[in-house]
Amino acid sequence: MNVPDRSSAPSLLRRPRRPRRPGRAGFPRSLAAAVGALALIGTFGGAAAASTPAPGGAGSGPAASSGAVPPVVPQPVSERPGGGPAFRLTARTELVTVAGDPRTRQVADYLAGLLAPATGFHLRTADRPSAAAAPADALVLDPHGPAALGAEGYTLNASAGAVRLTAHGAEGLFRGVQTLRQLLPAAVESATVQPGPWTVPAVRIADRPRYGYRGAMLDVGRRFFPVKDVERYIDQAAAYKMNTLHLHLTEDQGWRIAIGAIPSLTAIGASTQSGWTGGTDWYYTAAQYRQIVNYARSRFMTVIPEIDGPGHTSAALASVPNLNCDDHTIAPYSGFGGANLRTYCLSDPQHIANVTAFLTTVMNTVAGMTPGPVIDAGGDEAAEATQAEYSAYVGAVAKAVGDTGKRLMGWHNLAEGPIPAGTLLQYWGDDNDRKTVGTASPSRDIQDVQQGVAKGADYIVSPADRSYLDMQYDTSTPYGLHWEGYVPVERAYDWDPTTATAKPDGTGSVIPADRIEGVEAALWSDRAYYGSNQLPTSTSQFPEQSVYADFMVYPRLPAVAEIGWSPLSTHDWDTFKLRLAAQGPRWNAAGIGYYRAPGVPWPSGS
Ligand code: TNX
Repeated sequence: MNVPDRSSAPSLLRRPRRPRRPGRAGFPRSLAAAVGALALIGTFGGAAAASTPAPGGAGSGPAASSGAVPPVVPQPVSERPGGGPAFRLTARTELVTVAGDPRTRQVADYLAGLLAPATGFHLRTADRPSAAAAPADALVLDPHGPAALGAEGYTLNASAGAVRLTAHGAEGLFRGVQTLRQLLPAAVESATVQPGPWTVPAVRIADRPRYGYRGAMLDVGRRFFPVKDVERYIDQAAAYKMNTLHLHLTEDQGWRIAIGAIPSLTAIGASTQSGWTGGTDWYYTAAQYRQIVNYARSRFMTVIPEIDGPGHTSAALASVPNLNCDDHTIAPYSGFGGANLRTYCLSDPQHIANVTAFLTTVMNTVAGMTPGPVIDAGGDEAAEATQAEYSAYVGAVAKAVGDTGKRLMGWHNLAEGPIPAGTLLQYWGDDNDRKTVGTASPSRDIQDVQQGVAKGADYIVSPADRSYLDMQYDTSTPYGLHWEGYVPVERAYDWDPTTATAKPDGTGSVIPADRIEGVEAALWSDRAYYGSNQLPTSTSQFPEQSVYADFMVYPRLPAVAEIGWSPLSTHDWDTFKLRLAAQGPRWNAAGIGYYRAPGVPWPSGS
């Protein structure tokens, strides 16, 4: 791919538009994946392969008619109609945990909290020694299912007499609860009491994820998101079974995490955003960061903090003199550039030592606040750095992160430096890169991936022309960019991680399938304002953070979530769009300002 030029607004079109795809054919299915899915279904006791909703069935509320299976996103591995009458949730329904550990009881409390606003029911929760001890008409959460379900798998059996969710531990129950939500009428998402009735159609579901890593990234650097907005994003991602929040915490336009030993990073470095100056609290204190981490944990999501470098570091360079070659800070930056700004000074031993000491302090602090096993060190778009300087950064940051005991993550570019085996890299190339696979001159992105694979890296796949949620859907989109072309929802859905670095015909993938840990949807915030094809003239053009996020996230994040969760064998736009359409009334009920993307048969009134 080309290096995005985001230095000034009128140049948005400087980057060549992506050529349109030749139709949506070419969705090569990996035999291995298909076989894997079948084996999985076998694990679940020979359940039929996932059925898809009958045309017209989507969006029609609870699928009461026998034979129809409810529209669920992501598509479960296996879903069969139960054949009998629906379960009815009432004020007397008991929420039973079976010999539950504290985490399981938290899931029950979470579910009770989800159901309360719209139903008006404050359901009684009770822990019982066995499923058999549950009363009639109960909603049962059993964490003692077979180990074959894995950490996140679950089965859900709903009939008139009970809803039983079974998993091997609390996490699988939490994922199953997200499915249960979608089996209830859309009004269950409302914040105020609704009439009901609250039915769950008779159904048998067996489910588990395709990939272990399903991430949502949030750029709080260009635009600061207060804790409540981050929590909203966490809830939205968790609702589609994502399990990782990748927080892009440092940027040219702002440093967003307090580092106690270096107070200037937030006193100066957090005073800016793209288009804004003068902030005093545009960062997370240690306590606020912990609040985010704990909130994510309560939604069974792991936080990966990203401290980007050696580029995207203007906020640090404005705060710490000796990171600059002349030992003087630069002016804080609140503009809209990105790829072409200054980097850490890495051109002489003294400054390499300065940067190393800085990174050691920062990574130690961040690691101390982060229970998750991964820290991301960025590594993208350091155009100004020479190869030697870039390698010096990677060497220093790999040691700083490694010494904390955490796993190193970074953008795919990091492979140009000395990364340790087992580094987790995030691929953000595009269809243009694929055209160079197998040719005499592969693109730099593909060369990076070749190096990373040779160095023993594993991969998260987030093609910028598919899973970048800041890309405009089409010419009508008021926010965001289109340096990767437009990304309508079908495009965000119609790709596969195993072919994202393959030739256009789907063969010759540069990343071997067994090195792919998962997928990520990325919400950048470079242009989180109305009229984003031009530079803004007033901060009044910036909507509330949640307004920008809702519009760009929905409906594309669910599309990427499904790619990460559902078996490849179920991948099909024509059925996905029906299931997606059925989500519209849920988002309406929840007060989410989504984009009614064309091509999706949203029910009228949603
Ligand atoms: C490229 S993706 C970037 C980000 C921008 C994004 C805007 C990546 C690793 N770097 O800094 O926010 O484009 O779409």
